[in-house]
Amino acid sequence: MFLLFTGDPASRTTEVVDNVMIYIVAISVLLLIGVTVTMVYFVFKYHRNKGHKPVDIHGNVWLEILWIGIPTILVMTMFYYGYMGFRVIRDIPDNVFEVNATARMWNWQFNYDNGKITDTLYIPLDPPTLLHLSSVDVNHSFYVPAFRVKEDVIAGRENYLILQPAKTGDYDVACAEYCGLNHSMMYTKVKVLTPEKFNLWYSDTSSVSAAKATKAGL
Ligand SMILES: [Cu+2]
Repeated sequence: MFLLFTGDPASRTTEVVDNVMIYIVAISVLLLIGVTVTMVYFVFKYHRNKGHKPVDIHGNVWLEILWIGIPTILVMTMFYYGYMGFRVIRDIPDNVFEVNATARMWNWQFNYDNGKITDTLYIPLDPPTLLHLSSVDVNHSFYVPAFRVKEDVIAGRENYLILQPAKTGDYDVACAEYCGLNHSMMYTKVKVLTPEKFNLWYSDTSSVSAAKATKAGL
């Protein structure tokens, strides 16, 4: 988007969220320095020992245009970058791998289209993953700090989250909505695998047939 980010982001969303964050913090710091320097300068310049008599100034059109115009432009650029980042987080890409995530007090369950069920989320590096979020009891929230994404999992309603990893690895998943006694222990991991490794893992459905056999009483 623009060139403020210098790290090694874990996902595409990490990059856009950090860029917006750095942009807003940078503007805030510059304004803080500007206001502080001006204030200290005036404290010395108009010290009463120098005999300055304060006078009110009325109606300076240029000053008024400046202090309305500059903050408006700054806030609009913050909104623009924030909105562009929001679209990266919320717009569903054409080609996605889909997983159903179910939250319950106090763990996560992931169901895959081929019948696999896990308590750790396995996803490919590519394509992005569309996670369908639902809860069987109270409200939870699916939060991957390294990806800078968090989405509420609302009881009785389906929500979604897109994961767009930029590199392989294991990343923490936390519940970010207080959901009762063991809320603080409601952690799991998202494991991002290369497409080859992921396909190997995904095509191994021996645990699925084992679970089906148990269900059928075989
Ligand atoms: Cu929870």
